[in-house]
Amino acid sequence: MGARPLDVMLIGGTGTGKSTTLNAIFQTDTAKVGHSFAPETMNVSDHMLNDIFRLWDTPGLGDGFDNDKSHVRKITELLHKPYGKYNEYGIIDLALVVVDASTRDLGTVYSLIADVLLPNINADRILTVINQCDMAMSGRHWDFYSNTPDSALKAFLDEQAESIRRRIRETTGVNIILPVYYSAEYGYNIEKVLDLIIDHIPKECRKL
Ligand SMILES: Nc1nc2c(ncn2[C@@H]2O[C@H](COP(=O)(O)OP(=O)(O)O)[C@@H](O)[C@H]2O)c(=O)[nH]1
Ligand SMILES: [Mg+2]
Repeated sequence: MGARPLDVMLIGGTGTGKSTTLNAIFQTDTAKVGHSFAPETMNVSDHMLNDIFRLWDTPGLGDGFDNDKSHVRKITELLHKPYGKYNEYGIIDLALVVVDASTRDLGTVYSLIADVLLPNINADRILTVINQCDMAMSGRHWDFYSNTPDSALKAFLDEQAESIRRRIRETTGVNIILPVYYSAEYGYNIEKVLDLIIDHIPKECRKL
């Protein structure tokens, strides 16, 4: 296999913070961040961090029936995007599912995994991360001086990560790796997200 970057697709509900996550990892503001109710990401876009790492931002689901249909089509096209001498491999190596810590409704996450990802990519290439951990527990217990959760919020987030893993397993049958929680906005645990990705770089290309 020749030199090519690791290609990671960001996927999740609208407003979960995919674009902010991309910017936090890149320490730039290349990806447009949404404000109020207007989702900013309508198309797939790729962002090269360096020669070895590329992130793909995607439009978020939960954006109305017709928009969602078009978003799913674009995401599926990206999952089918080929590379290789004979176009035998898929360009996307890993899918990073971004969940919002203050959501109680995981319906979008379940259908993303079951209906969009699993038909196209192996379960061991699906990673789940919990963003906006500063906003869990209604924003209480976040220390704005150190930009870290206090011990009560940490305990809550540890339990939430376990609970999300369990509920995804029960609903989709996928045994995901324990999700990492972080705050893209305040730059907390971004290195944990990167570690999760690095620890799960697939050994082989993805056969289409
Ligand atoms: N409090 C908080 N807000 C966040 C965080 N990440 C993103 N946001 C905000 O959530 C909104 C949606 O973010 P965006 O990255 O556009 O979400 P996307 O639709 O998934 O790409 C923006 O107003 C962000 O500033 C976070 O970690 N904590
Ligand atoms: Mg976005």
